[in-house]
Amino acid sequence: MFVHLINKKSEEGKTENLAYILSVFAVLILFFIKSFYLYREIEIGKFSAVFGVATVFITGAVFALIYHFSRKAAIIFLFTIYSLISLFMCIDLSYYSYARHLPSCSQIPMLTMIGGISNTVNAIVTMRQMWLVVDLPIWFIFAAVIKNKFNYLYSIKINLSTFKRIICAVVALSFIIIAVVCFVPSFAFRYLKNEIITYHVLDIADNLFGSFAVDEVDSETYAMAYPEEEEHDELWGVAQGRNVIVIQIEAMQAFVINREYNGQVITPFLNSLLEDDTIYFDNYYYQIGGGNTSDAEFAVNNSLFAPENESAYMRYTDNKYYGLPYLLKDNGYTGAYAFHGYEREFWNRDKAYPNQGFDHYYSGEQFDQVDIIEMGISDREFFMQSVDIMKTFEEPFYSFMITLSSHYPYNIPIGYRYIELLPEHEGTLFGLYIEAMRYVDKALETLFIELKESGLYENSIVVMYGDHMGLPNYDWQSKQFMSEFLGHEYYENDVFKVPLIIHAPNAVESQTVSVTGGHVDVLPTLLHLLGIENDKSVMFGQDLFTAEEGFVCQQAHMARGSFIDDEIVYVMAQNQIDLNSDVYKKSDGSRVDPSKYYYKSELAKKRIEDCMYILENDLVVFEETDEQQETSSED
Ligand code: GP9
Ligand code: MN
Repeated sequence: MFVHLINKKSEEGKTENLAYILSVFAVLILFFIKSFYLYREIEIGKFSAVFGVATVFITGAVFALIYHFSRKAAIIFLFTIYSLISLFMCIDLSYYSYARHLPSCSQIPMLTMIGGISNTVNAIVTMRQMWLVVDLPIWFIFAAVIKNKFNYLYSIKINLSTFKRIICAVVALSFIIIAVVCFVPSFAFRYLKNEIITYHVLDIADNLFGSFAVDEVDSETYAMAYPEEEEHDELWGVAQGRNVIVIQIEAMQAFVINREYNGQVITPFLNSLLEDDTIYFDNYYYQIGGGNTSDAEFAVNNSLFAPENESAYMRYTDNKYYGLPYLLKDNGYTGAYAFHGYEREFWNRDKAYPNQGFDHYYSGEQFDQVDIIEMGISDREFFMQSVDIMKTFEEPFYSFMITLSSHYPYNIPIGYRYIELLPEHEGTLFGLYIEAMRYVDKALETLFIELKESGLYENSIVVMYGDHMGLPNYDWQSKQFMSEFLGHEYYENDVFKVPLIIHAPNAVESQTVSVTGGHVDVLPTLLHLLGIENDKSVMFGQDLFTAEEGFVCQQAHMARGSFIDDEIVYVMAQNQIDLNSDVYKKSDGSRVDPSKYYYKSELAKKRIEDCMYILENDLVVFEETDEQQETSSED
């Protein structure tokens, strides 16, 4: 069709044929519909129409400018940009429906991992995104099959000055939009970060020319991040010298704890564990970046934030760290070991772990491949085989275990589904998720039985937490089922809350700590129980036993600037416009005016940016350990 449109020349440059004009407007109108849909879906909210108009008018303006010189180049430009952006929209929206932020070209290296999560990709990509590209082949079919039937459209000539007048109006409006954007600098920044064309252009430029825009860290924040003196209360050092076993549980949210589904308890084992020798943190939230599971690991082991769009394990693989593995080994531990039943290269773990002080990584390849659930051996089998390995370690040791069976889309085999679902929940993400959580709880019970039988239990402290949410509230069906289940509208406070459970037999009394905390707080909190002080590295978290108030900064699944404290959940608008932010009171879920909290939102943003500065400049470690010095000299 393009060739056809181009060849039907305008008459001496004074008229334009109707087919050409209709095609231009059809593309622009479709472009607007798609843009508006995209912005709505990525939660630009009330600004969706403005953004949609901006996208279309700016494209129209560029078309008009090119048309002035060459009508052929103009139509080629229009169809190329339309096809490309449609494709980007489809990819963006698919990614967004899982990660709740737009993809960045810095994530291209992560594409190598797509094969490993093909079930996840299949579950995510649906007609909700695919319709954005289905019209592309139709345009070509239309051109090839029926274009000749519309010859009369080419014969109708429109006075070019009318067409040009319309084009001029488009250009003028575009300039008005650009002017508004330029004269309101804060809006300009936020607009550029969210309008689809500028977002991708800036993202590519940023990655090509490396303008990693972070300010220098001010010394005050730096000092805040570096706890100088620990408070030695009655919990200080109660688990000193014990084996440390940290278990990161895939996609476990806090709402499953102490809750029944249709009369059936979801986590009977964990619930019973809370009764004895266990500290439960009931206001604890996940904090990840672009690296999902691996960033939860990174935050917990190092008390650092990961980058917004990339995995810390990939971007900062070779930095110097001094997190839990090194800290424990400097305090008498014989070794630090990571366990996970999936491919060793996934998330770059094989390279990131040794650099963070882990002595060995027991990955999927090293386990007997029995009882497979989706991506790897079942959690039950994983725990049993891991304890067999742990039995061979000299005590005290550090074991870091990452579960897998409850990975999206929660396809637990029928034989391992212990909850009887209501008919309306059969086959839904919500129903499958409940089954997966019940299964994990049972697998954890097996782990504890094995630990007891191996004789390791009494001398261990076991830490368990969820890595991130499993049921998004931007999936309408999950939101509906969860709201019915919880008895209130399912919102960010429920989505982001994951359990943190610390079990130390005969060392602590069961209690609930309610100060608000997140992944980065685990390290200082755990060091308190182990009686270890860290004066060699920056930690961005706080000790939840001594913290006066909680402050959890977010950047993935909620835009940067979002935070959760003891009173509120501040959800920074996806378009980064404060006015559009949603703030909820945690006590009753009611909405409050965001303006009172703008300063805190800025603080949350700054805190993560400070961490990025520290990571970018490799400043985490103040003083290297002997082991680190040896490794550097070997290099
Ligand atoms: C794979 C597992 C899943 O190793 O950790 O990672 P996720 O997709 O949840 O980030
Ligand atoms: Mn995960």
